[in-house]
Parts: sequence; structure tokens; C-alpha cells
Amino acid sequence: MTFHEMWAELLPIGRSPESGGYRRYAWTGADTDCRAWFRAQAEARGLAYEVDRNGNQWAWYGDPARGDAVVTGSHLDSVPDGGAYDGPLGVVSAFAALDELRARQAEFTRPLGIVNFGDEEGARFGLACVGSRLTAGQLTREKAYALRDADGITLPQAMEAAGHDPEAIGPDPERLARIGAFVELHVEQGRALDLTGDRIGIASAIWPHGRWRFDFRGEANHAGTTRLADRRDPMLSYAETVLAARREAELAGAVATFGKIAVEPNGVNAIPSLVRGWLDARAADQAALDTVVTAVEKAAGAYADRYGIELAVARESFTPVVDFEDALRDELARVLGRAGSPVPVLGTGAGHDAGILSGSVPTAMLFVRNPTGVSHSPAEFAAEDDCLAGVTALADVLEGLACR
Ligand code: HGY
Ligand code: MN
Ligand code: MN
Repeated sequence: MTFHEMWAELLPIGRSPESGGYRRYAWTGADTDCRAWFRAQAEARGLAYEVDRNGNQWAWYGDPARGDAVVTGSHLDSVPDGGAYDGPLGVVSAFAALDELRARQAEFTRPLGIVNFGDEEGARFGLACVGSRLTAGQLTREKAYALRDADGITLPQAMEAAGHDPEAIGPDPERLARIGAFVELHVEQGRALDLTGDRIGIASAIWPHGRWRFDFRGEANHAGTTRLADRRDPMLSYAETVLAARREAELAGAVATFGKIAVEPNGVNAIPSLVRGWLDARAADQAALDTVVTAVEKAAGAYADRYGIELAVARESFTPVVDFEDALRDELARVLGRAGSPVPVLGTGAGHDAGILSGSVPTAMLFVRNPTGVSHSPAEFAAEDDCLAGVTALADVLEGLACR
């Protein structure tokens, strides 16, 4: 099955007819269908297919027990109304790159693994990279069991409902010990390559970033009869905090977004009792990130006091700065630079499973040009010839790492 055919087969899974965006949330029906697609692709190629204790899917060409495997892949889940490329491009390209290497009759000296890491976006349970964090021992079983979605369903309940036994979730050091290198191909989530005119780039680093939940608790009351002076309206504190986040991010050269909100009771004619807002904050270095988050929390406290609101802030997800390993990054640059001009090396503010794994195994990332830079949106796009250039680049890199 060609890249184009795989892409066409995966495309309709979990896509909303209203928005055109994807709703492939962890352990839902759409996720199950994506997993079935992955398994079919693995088995159609005669690869050894397995699901690990944390629900990540693996397809092996060669026996992983030999160790020092080269692994590539990404994720198939999405953010709410996400795009088609964020995650799937890395998985489809992995299968296509293996096909290309087999067509080249490359002689493998190391096992090659293709992986779909579960729940990278954290859209349903709020924590990013659950599958890779569990495997890398960066998420304890206890904390994983405590994760709940908006309907109060826990992660293990969702896993079980989707047919995966959650009993054994947790670190998988034996699996990681068999991996000598992990290379993730991903659509660029910015316009750097479009601006330089390059199809492919190499990652240098991932900004530190995290997610904080702000709970503003006020007093429910009638929207029509309650005097303004008598209100304890949490929406006011929330609104002022959103504006403060933007100001503080601008001052620190960082980014901050309140993209998700939950209001109780969420009635048009009722002053809310509770407003929950989630802050996503990222910066090029930890000090700048700390400055932004501290300032936003301080502002939120001041606005809560002003309107008689109780404030609680909880950090729900955090990823420290990732500097990808120089030797592997330079090896990718050497291999890809053979074709002519040097390949750009760029940092990113987007988190990835590669960032999580980089604490356990040598890890690198390839980016494929995104002409608009738009991501986490139905409008996310990459031209097919750029995607095919990504497949060839990934095949070249994998051949350099895993073949004679
Ligand atoms: O949020 C991120 O950066 C990634 O898409 N999970
Ligand atoms: Mn994403
Ligand atoms: Mn992604």
C-alpha cells in the first residue's frame, strides 16, 4: 500500500463532518479504529505486531530481543478538531519508509520498530504523552489511575472499555533498553521551513511547557435580579486573568493560551458558581516560563480578591526543556545533507513523544514543511510532495542507522 493509499485509508477515521477536524481521543471508538488501521498495516507487511502494557502499538521488522533497535513512529490521537497531519504523518511515513527500504533491498543490521504512542495529545484526560510517559517511567501508575475525563471516567476504565487491560500499566525499562535510537517524523507546527524554502528540517530542542488549571469559585445567582454590587462573579476574574496571561507572555517573549474553559452551571441567565480555565504556557527557557506562570498566578489572585472569588491553581501537565542528542542530530544532518544544501535545524514549542523518550534513549526528530504553519486546526496541511520527501528522508536516516 503506497503512502497515498495509506493516507486515504486513515483520513476519514474520527473526522467530524461539521468541522472537518479530528476527534480521535484516547480510548474512544475513533482511537480504536486508528489502532485497527495500524495493526492491519503491520500485519499486511508481515511485521511482528504487539501492544505493550501501556497500550502503545509496536510493529517489528526483525527481532527486538536482539536489542539496539532503531524505532520510528509518532501518535494517531488528536486534539479536539485537530488536523490530519499532527501525529499520523509520522506513523504513515514510518510504514512507507520501511517499504522504501525493502524496495531498496537494504540489508538491516538492527531491528526496526514502528510505534504508535497512545494518548499523546492528552485531549481526554488532560495530560500530554500518557503512553510514552508511562513507558518511560515519567507517569506513575497511581497518577495514571487518577486521571479522569470530563464525564468522570478514569483512564483505566476507559482502557478497559476499549479492550486494553490496565492492570500492568507502568514503566517498561526492558522495552526501552532494547531501543538504540528513536526518530520521530512530524509535520512542522510553524512556518520556519516555509520561510527558508526547505521541505525537511531537523529538531534541535523542545521548549519547556505545561498546562495549569485555574479554578475560580464564586457564587451562583440570578443574572437578572442580582445587583452588580452584590455579585461574586468568577467569570470576571477569569476574563481579567486571560488578558493578564497575554500581557505576561508578551513581556517574557513566551506564549500563553487559555484555550479551554468549563463553566458551572453554564446557564445563559445564571451568574456562574465556578469557572475553570486551562492555561497552556511555553517559553524558550525554564526561567521565562516560570516568570510567566508566576505572574499569571499572581494576577489571578489579585482579580479573585477584587471580586470576592476563591482561586485554586493546579499544574496538570509539564514537560521540561528537551535538547535532542547532538550525535544523533548531527548524524541526521550528515545523512540528509548529502543531497546538497544543509538541512535546517530548528527548535519548537510543540511537545512530542520524542521529547519524553529523549530522557531514556537517543532521540531525534524530522520536520516536514507546513506551508501555513497552522496546526491543531482542521486547516493543518502539508503538500503531498513534501510528505513524500519526508518519507525518503526518513528512509535515508533509517538506512544510515539500521542498515549496512
Ligand atoms: O501540545 C503539544 O505541543 C503537542 O501537540 N502535544
Ligand atoms: Mn499536537
Ligand atoms: Mn503531535
